[in-house]
Amino acid sequence: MSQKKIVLITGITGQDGSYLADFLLSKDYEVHGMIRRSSTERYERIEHLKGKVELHQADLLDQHSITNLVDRLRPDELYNLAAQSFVPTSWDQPLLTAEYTALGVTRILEAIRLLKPDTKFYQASSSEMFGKVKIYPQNEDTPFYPRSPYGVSKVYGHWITVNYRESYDLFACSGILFNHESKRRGIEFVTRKITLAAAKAKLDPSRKLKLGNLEARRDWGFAGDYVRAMWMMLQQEKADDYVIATGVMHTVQDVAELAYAHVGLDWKDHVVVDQGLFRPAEVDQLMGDASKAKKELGWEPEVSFEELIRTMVDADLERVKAEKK
Ligand code: NAP
Ligand code: F7E
Repeated sequence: MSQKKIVLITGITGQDGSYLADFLLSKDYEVHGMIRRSSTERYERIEHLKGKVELHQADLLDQHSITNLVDRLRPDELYNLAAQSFVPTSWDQPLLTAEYTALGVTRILEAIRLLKPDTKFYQASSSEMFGKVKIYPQNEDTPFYPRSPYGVSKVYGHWITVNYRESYDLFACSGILFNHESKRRGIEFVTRKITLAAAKAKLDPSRKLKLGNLEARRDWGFAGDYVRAMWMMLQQEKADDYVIATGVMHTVQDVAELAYAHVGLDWKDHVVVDQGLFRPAEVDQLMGDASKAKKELGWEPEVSFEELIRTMVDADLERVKAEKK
């Protein structure tokens, strides 16, 4: 029988799920991923993991499928990364967002509580819970003021995790992660939208890019660094909540300046502001204080903002060149 630790990752086809699977394989885990049924199998981010991870169909909306999966696998650790994660979509589909991103968390916690209460649980909470902040930087004690149906759903997911820890003594952690990016980031998120556009503009300098609020400020880190923090949380003696962030803030305009400069172009010649891309309620600025994670987990980010954006542009250049061929 296998002596390896068994882990279940929901959202394994997403950015973080794919990096976490890479990381846990390197730690010799037996990695299982939960995927939802689709008419086409588009697992681009985990293509390289074929044969190394086992995939199982289940859905955040379906209690039975989750319960059966937990019963079958009896995981040592479960990372709940699945969610409707794009903030603008949460205004278009507020109920679905709540079903996935809020109630989905309870469905997983219920399965653990009833079937395998010693499973260590990680919930993917978000800096979007802080929303309209007045205190800088934000830490574990900063009050929440979410500004989107997504942010509101994540506040629910956070508190239900804390509540199950306190009510049932589950080992349940909430990682409050600030924005983290990579070459595997979805193309609708602003960093990747910009790095892909800059790469395309390098090949076709007539290309323009429509963006919304250039003044929005975020604390952007590298996804690979952040999945390491998730794992560290579950290796502690006691379950707790941690902010994960770099502590450095940049504007959307900074991302554009850096990305276009990296391909020898001036962002001002390419970026067009489109009022239609502004949000009904914006989160103007976020910057995290990860000193608790640094002290208790020994976690530090390793990739700087500049290195992150340049790496993303380079990866997108490779991609667009390959597509052109
Ligand atoms: P992502 O790339 O959008 O991935 C989301 C994952 O959830 C995908 O694998 C998706 O599957 C899956 N999913 C969505 N609905 C599902 C359902 N009904 N049943 C089963 N699976 C479902 O997100 P990410 O950037 O990796 O983020 C991971 C988690 O961290 C999310 O919960 C996100 O809200 C949270 N978070 C992200 C950040 C960040 O900056 N990236 C920061 C804080 C918190 P498909 O491939 O089938 O769509
Ligand atoms: O927007 C502004 C936009 O969509 C960042 C998710 O992973 O991180 C992510 O949420 C900022 C916002 O990420 C465009 O208004 C300007 O202020 O890249 P984003 P997000 O909304 O911060 C958090 C932590 C999560 O938890 C989420 O799951 O950029 N912005 N122009 C734009 N944003 C987009 N997407 N597109 C634009 O054209």
